[in-house]
Amino acid sequence: MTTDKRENNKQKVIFSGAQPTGSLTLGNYIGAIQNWKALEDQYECYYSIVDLHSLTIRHDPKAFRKSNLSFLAQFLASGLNPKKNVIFFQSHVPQHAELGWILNCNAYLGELNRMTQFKEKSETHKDNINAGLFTYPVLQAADILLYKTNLVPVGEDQKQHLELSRDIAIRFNNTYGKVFEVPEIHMTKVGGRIMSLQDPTKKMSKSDEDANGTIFLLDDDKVIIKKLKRAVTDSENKVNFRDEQPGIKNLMTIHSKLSGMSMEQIENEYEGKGYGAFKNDIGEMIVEYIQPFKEKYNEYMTNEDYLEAIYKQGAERAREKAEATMKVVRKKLGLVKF
Ligand code: ATP
Ligand code: LTN
Repeated sequence: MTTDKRENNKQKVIFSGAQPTGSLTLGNYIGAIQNWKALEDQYECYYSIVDLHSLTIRHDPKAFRKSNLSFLAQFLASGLNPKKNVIFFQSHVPQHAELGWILNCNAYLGELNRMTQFKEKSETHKDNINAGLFTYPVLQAADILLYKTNLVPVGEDQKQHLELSRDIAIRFNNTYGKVFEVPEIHMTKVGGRIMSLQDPTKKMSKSDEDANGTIFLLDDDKVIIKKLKRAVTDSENKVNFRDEQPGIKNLMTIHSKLSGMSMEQIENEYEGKGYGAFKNDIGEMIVEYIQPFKEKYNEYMTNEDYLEAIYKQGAERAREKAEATMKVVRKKLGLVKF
């Protein structure tokens, strides 16, 4: 990339977020965070721990506080550089909630009713289908639009939410005059949807009740090898990248993302070998790949002062940008200046 191009892109803004519930999964890492890192040199990047979004699910406040700090340590251990990226807690920038309300008044029930994540979450949390769960995607739109974001690196499951954010941005701009950029989605070509190891038709998820389907980056090495061994495959006994073998297809995707090998190279490598060797190799590859992550994580977790300095500094920078946008939004809406 020429210096000119880099300078141009620096003007462009990236925003993404992850909910601080449980711990990061291999799906989060491959589908989103690996991409975040790749963008940090070329763009102005905002990466947020979206703690307000997590309130849509019932939680234990004491465990939640721990989990929040743990997530910050996991972001840093993933290699995100706090000097190059603005890393912060969503709740430390009150403008998110403020814009969230304003955008609620510009989002239609009909469009929120179509959101598949809402339908899924209301199925799994039948006892607590709260209004926040319903308007979750509007707060997400606020997260994104507040920074005049151009590009949002996310996994495939977030495509629908991103389309809604774009629609809301266009609607607001048309009604009140241009304030927001219309954000583009940024997805990895391979690995945008890592599937559950137990059910390759379902996405690998942090909140899956069957933990055997999900690799957590903080899982024990032995647990990782075991989860791979138990991964659901088929009776073909051929390592082939095809839709008819969803389990193998998913494992090949993980292999390819970690080894850098093409699907064809992987097929050749395992020709005539059983699934046992294939699964074992992937297990070992994951263990090796996340070893540095675990070491860094443990280091960060022993240094709460450092974590505090990072999140305070991040929030300060984020608030500055967010408030500049909000000043324009309030003016456009006819709210009296304070
Ligand atoms: P939950 O399971 O509780 O819904 P989640 O892991 O899907 O959690 P987040 O932590 O908010 O949700 O997601 C962070 C990022 O990781 C998002 O960009 C999301 O699209 C991406 N992501 C999540 N799961 C996967 C997956 N299985 N494959 C690829 N990307 C994923
Ligand atoms: N909804 C996302 C998390 C999220 C997000 C965002 C992602 C909240 N706000 C803004 C990108 C941009 C999820 O569940 N994965």
